[in-house]
This record gives sequence, structure tokens and C-alpha cells, in this order.
Amino acid sequence: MLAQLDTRVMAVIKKTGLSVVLSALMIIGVAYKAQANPDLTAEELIKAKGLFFNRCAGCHGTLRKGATGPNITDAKLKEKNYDTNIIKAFITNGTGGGMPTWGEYLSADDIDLLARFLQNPPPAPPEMSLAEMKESWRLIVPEAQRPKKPEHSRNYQNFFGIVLRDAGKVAIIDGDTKEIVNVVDTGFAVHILRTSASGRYFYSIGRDGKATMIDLWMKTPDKVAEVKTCFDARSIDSSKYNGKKGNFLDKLAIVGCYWPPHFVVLDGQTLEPKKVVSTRSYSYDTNEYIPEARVAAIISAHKEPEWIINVKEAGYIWAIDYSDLKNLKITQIETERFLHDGGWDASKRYIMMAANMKNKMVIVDSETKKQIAQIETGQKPHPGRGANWTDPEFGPVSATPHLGEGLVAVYGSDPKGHPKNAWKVVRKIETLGGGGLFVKTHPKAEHVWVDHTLNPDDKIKRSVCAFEKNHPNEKPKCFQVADHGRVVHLEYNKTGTEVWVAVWDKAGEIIIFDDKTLKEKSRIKADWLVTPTGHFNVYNTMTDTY
Ligand code: DHE
Repeated sequence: MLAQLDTRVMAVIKKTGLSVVLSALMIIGVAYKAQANPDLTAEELIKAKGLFFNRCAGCHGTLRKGATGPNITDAKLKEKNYDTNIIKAFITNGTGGGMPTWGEYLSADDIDLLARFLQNPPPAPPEMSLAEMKESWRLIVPEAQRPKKPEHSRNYQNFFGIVLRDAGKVAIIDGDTKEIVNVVDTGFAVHILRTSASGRYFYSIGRDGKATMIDLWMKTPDKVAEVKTCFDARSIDSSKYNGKKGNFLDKLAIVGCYWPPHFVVLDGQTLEPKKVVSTRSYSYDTNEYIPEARVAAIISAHKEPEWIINVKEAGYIWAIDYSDLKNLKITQIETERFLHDGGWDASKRYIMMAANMKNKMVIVDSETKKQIAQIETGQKPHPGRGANWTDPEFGPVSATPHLGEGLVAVYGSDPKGHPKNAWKVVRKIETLGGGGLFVKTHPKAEHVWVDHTLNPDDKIKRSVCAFEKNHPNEKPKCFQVADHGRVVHLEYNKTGTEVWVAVWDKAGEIIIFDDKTLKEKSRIKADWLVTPTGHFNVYNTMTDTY
């Protein structure tokens, strides 16, 4: 395909090496205001807005000012002299930095339309008030009508919730028996699941901002509430604190939105929206106003009544004290721009988040609520929640894979016990190539596993690597596990003996490996297993075990 491009286009691609990760978004139903434009008919404009929102906004931002992907405002494209042909070439061929080859997914007409759309000013999408959220709120099974104890004898803490992305469903699988327990209709393009603190409920969040709650105690676990919190979202979590400042177990939930950029506090039992707070703010460095300061990852504290949220474009981590919603206390911690994903260290004191466009992990001490370190790890760290274990030489460590290179960077994360190694890269473990999205381990596991989901090579994107915690100098064992789709995300069972990986394809699969032997134990294939992506074990999610 590249050979068909003219030399000018190729030169631009080589020179800029634009590094963008666009994911295959499928959000629908975003009601933009129609806006006349000299280059597009009204009908084309509506279509282009949908295409951009569904495919591109996740990385470039709805206002196109850039985040995981670069700034692609009309002004920036003009400044770079990018015309329709050049923009079409980028979209069609992607970039080495992780932008997919959209030519594989979009028609030539759609790419042409997007290229013309991008040369026009971005239209502003609508806002959403708490009243509108409340209108969408549906309490399907009120608390009084829910079971008082589990209505089944299954080990629900070892259930797996599997996102069936394009089907808009979540499958609940019994991790002990590998039987399907139910497939629940959750709505379009679910992104992730988290659990309530007790593990009784799964909360899902869709890219369309719809949050759903599934009761795992029901004879057949099913949806008990849902609410639309915004038009574009990626994160959700629950309140996990129980201590002197109150018992918040299963009491509250929080959704983090991309558009409008805000977070919403929900009742943890009913999903009734209680409070919305805008994250539009000023960047930590230049103090310029960022109208699209989006909420990326959220983690829930166990030792304080707090949620930690990444305000991506502003470069702040906010620690939100949810113990008094009427007098909300937020500590805004300066870190680095374009915060994306991350998690806790093993002690759950340190917050470790990727500022992936800066090639850094930023470290915040949740006790002092201050940034204590930044670590240059490699080209675009993307840890998911990350992985924590004890290295035989360096003590407690944490790790991240990278989108831009085949590398797991292992860094010390125990400043008290191993101050010399803390927040320094102590090992670099080579994988098969870039496009790595997730790394995972478990305190009882022998290995650390990593994927290569966004690698352009068919073999590599379908391969995983595993290395031994106790023999980190040995080369990781890498193997292809599927012959179709992309292999994505890793999750352990409750006891840390099995690793589950998903084959992200229309006819998807879940493959289960023995962590000790690395041998395949079983493979789930079924007609309901449509585009499985993230998969979440109840126990590990409620306890933040990774
Ligand atoms: Fe995700 C986590 C955002 C693309 C699967 N993803 C996250 C988080 C964020 C995020 C902010 C952290 C949530 C948290 O912890 O609270 N993801 C984005 C994007 O902006 C991006 C790059 C592009 C987009 O437009 O959405 C994107 N993500 C993808 C995918 O293409 C994946 C592979 C499949 C899909 O669903 O579209 C995908 N993201 C996941 C998964 C997690 C996740 C499975 C949770 C990892 C975990 O172990 O907790």
C-alpha cells in the first residue's frame, strides 16, 4: 500500500514519524450541532463528525488539540502544509508510533471525508447536566428486591467479567468451572469493568458514557441499574475505604469522562447521579486554559476515602476526598501532561501513572499527596494497571510495557526498603516489538506476562511473552497464541495460578494458561464471544491485585 503513495507523502511520514494511537472506537449517537462548512455538505459533516468521534477523538481529543496522538487542529495542519492527500496518507497507513492503518478498516471515501473534515475547525459537542443524567437513570432492580445473600453456590469472587466490545455486552464466566454464567446487555462499546469494594457488583463503563451495574449475587447475575453520565468515557471505579472516617464499602462509584470533561459521583447501590465536577482547568506548566482536560485512569484508595484521577491534558493528578460530597476536597497534584493509565504499587501507598507522550511514569505519594518522582521508561509507556512483584536483586519493583518499542521497563518501587533502586529503571526486558498495552502478574504467580496488541505484524500482535520473576536475567518466553485477531489483556484467576488472555476478533476466544508451566489449559470459544477485550477477575479487581 505504501508503494502506491507519492514520494512527497512518504517523505512527510518518514520525517515526522507521527506517533499516534487511534483505537477502533465505535461510539454512536453523539448529538453534535450541524454546522455549515464550505467543503462539506451538511450530510457529509454529520457523517464526518461521527467518524472522527468514533475513531479518532480518543487519542487526538474531540477538539483535536492532541493527547496520546498529536495536535491535528485545522490550524496545525495548515501550519505543516498538510493537504488532503497527505492527511489521507497518514490515515490510510498509520504511523510507526502506534496509529493504526485505518486503510484496513475505513473505505477510501470515508478517509477522504475525514481528511477534508480535519481541515475545518472542530465543531463543539454538547454538554451534559446532572439533570440530564438523572433523566437517563434506570433503577432496574431496587436494593430491597435484591438477594440478601448469594442465590447460587458459585465462587463469585473468582468470576471473570469479559468485555464483548462490539456486541455491547459483558459475559460473566465462572473462573472455577469455566462455565458461562450470563451474557449481560450493557450497551455500546464497553471499555472496562471494575467491581464494588465487596466484589458483589460489577460496574461497567461504555465509551458512550453509559455506566451499568451487575449484581453477582443474583441466581443469574444481571443488570440492576444503568445511567448515562456523558458522551464519551473510559473509566469507572468504586469507593473502597472502611475506617475511622466512615464505611464507604459499596457506597459510591465514580465515572471519569472524556466529553464533557468531568467526573460524576454515583450512588454505589443504585447508580443515581449525585454530583458532577468539571475537570476543565489550566495546564500545570504553562497555565493555559484547557477546555478539554479529560479524565483518564481512576484508582480507588484503600487507606483513605479517596479517588485518584488523571486529568490528562492538564497534567494534574487529583486526589478527591469523597467523605463529604457537599464540601468536596480535591488536592491537585502537579505531575506531567497527557496522563493516561496506571495503578498502585504493592503497598498501595504510591500512585504510578503513565504520561505516555512524555515517555514517563510519574509517581505520587498518596500520603503526602505530592509528586515524588518521574521516571523515563521508554517510548510511550502503557501499563494498564501495571504489575508489582519482588525482584531477587532489586526488591519490590513495578513495570510497564510500551506502545512505541518492545520493552518492559522494570523500576524499583520500595523507597523505604530499597531507596537506592526506588524510581529507577533497574531492568529492561525485551519483548517481540512495540504495541504493548498490558502487563500483569499476581503475588502468587511465578511469571509476569505482557501482550503486543497494537503491533502491526500479524504474528507479533497475536503473541504474548512471559518472564520468570525469580530468573529475570533469562530471556522471556514468547509465543504466538492465536492465528486470527489481536491478542489483548491479561488477567489472573483469584489464586494466581492461571492467566487468561483474549483474542480480540469477531469470533473471539479466551485462552487460559497455567502460569507455572506456561501451557494452555483451556480455550473458550462460543458464538457469544464476540470481540472480547478486557477481562476482569472479581477478587483481583476489588483488591487491586496486579
Ligand atoms: Fe483503553 C484502560 C483510555 C484504547 C482496552 N483505557 C484504559 C484507561 C484509559 C483508557 C484512560 C484506564 C482506565 C482506568 O484504569 O480507570 N483506551 C483509552 C484511550 O483513550 C484509547 C487509547 C483510545 C480510545 O479512543 O479509546 C484506548 N483500550 C483501548 C483499546 O483499543 C482497547 C485495547 C480495546 C477497547 O476496549 O477499545 C482498550 N483500556 C482497555 C482495557 C483497560 C483499559 C482492557 C483496562 C486495563 C486494566 O487491566 O485495568
